[in-house]
Amino acid sequence: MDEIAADPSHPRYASLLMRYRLEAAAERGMLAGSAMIAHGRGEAFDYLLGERTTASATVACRQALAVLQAAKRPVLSVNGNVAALACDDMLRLADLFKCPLEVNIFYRTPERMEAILSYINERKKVLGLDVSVLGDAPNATIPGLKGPRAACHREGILESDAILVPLEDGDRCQALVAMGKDVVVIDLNPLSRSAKQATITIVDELSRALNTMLDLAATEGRLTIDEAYDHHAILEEGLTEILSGLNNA
Ligand code: PTJ
Repeated sequence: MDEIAADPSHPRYASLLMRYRLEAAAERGMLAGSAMIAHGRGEAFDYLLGERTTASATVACRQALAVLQAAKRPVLSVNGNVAALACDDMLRLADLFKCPLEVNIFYRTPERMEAILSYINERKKVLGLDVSVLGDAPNATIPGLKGPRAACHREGILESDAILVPLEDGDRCQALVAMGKDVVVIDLNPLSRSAKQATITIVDELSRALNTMLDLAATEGRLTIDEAYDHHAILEEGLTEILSGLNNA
């Protein structure tokens, strides 16, 4: 899905590439009807951030990586937008943690599940990675959630102790935190319910955040958990960076 007509030297190439990936994923039937709206909201926040990874986002990435590395049963959750925008990097991270990747979507239909799973399995083959991809046969439910969005795998999300849920819905984030898990959210909107409720929130664009984590793991190996990590202070710093983008516009 990486073929795009725009020139890589275009100043907004990264943003154009992400839009193209969403278009291609929509054609494959992977996306929810509101996927583009969710992406547009993210883009607006990213514009104010200057489309760069801030110092506070890097601190959050370090803590997220340390927590996921230390977890006994980590799992990475993937929805339609995440599969479209950053499938390869999610597979690389799952390979790094030797953990499963589970497709868990908000607007669940059998057709979308099939489209997302088949795309991830295609990319897994191309990358030659031995990652367990779950989501096809849910055998458990997330307590406190109603309807199809609660469906999950016992050996994946249900029994995990730490979970990466990029672009997560607020209710599900709250339910996962209530289960006692370490919940890592990636969300450009520091004011979202998910961003506030998570254990660690990385206020950054999805693919940049994943690349930061992969680079840190490659250069520094195993990271140490910062016991004094202050989720709310880091979130506040993210908001301040965005507000300063607004003031300087
Ligand atoms: O595939 P499904 O059915 O699970 O649906 C996925 C979406 C994303 C459509 C669904 O979860 C949804 O409606 O999400 P929300 O409630 O709109 O929240 C998405 C959040 O992600 C918003 O706060 C956006 O600011 C943020 N966001 C969007 N794109 C990015 C992002 N954050 C980081 N990187 C992005 N590329």
